[in-house]
Amino acid sequence: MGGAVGKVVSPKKEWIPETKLEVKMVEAMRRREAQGTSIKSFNSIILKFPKIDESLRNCKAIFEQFDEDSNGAIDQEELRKCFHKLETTFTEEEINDLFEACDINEDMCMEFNEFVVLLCLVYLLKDDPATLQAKSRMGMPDLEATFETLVDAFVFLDKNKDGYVSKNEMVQAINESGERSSGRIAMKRFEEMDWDKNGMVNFKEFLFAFTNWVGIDDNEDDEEVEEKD
Ligand SMILES: [Ca+2]
Ligand SMILES: [Ca+2]
Ligand SMILES: [Ca+2]
Repeated sequence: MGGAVGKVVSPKKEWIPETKLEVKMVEAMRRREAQGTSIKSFNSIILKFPKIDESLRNCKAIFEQFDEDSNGAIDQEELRKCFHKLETTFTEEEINDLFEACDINEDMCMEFNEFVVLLCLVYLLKDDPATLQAKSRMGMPDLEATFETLVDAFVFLDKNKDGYVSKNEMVQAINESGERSSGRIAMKRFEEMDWDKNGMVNFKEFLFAFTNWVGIDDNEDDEEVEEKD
């Protein structure tokens, strides 16, 4: 078999997950995929936008509940307490990973949109047998239905089921829908979702994009106080 010597096998471009959390997200996504998705077309995702919008806005009440000192952000201590209340089986390390992953502006606080993403990740990850306990604890059927929709939408878009939506997969989903005009918009949206421009969108990026699209932002009433040393 000397013939193969020296032959360079070009590695398939593969995504290397950055954190254990990301690995878990991908695994959870695959489990969901195995259960089947309720989303069958690109347009059905779009049709669900208003419902998603409404129910994500309702997260505000939960957010305020966890924001004990009512400063408009949930700090690590407050988050720990809220995980405690939910009786999740997340470890300290996992909670910290979730916090870091969702603290996009790196100010060590969960603002509202970051919190929405975090809740949805908790929802996704709780189907891990180890965190199953948390399942009934969320007690927000409406919100859970929305998270379910978001997970299903992602699973629908992720054609090759590797836990990431690539640009090609987005194109494929749009072509299937046969709606060219919404297709153009969708591609623009994909560019928005793909922050690091690596041509892949993970579930977290997907969720953040949603909180933007449905108009959730928390800048309504807080003034920017920035301090640099
Ligand atoms: Ca707070
Ligand atoms: Ca933050
Ligand atoms: Ca994929």
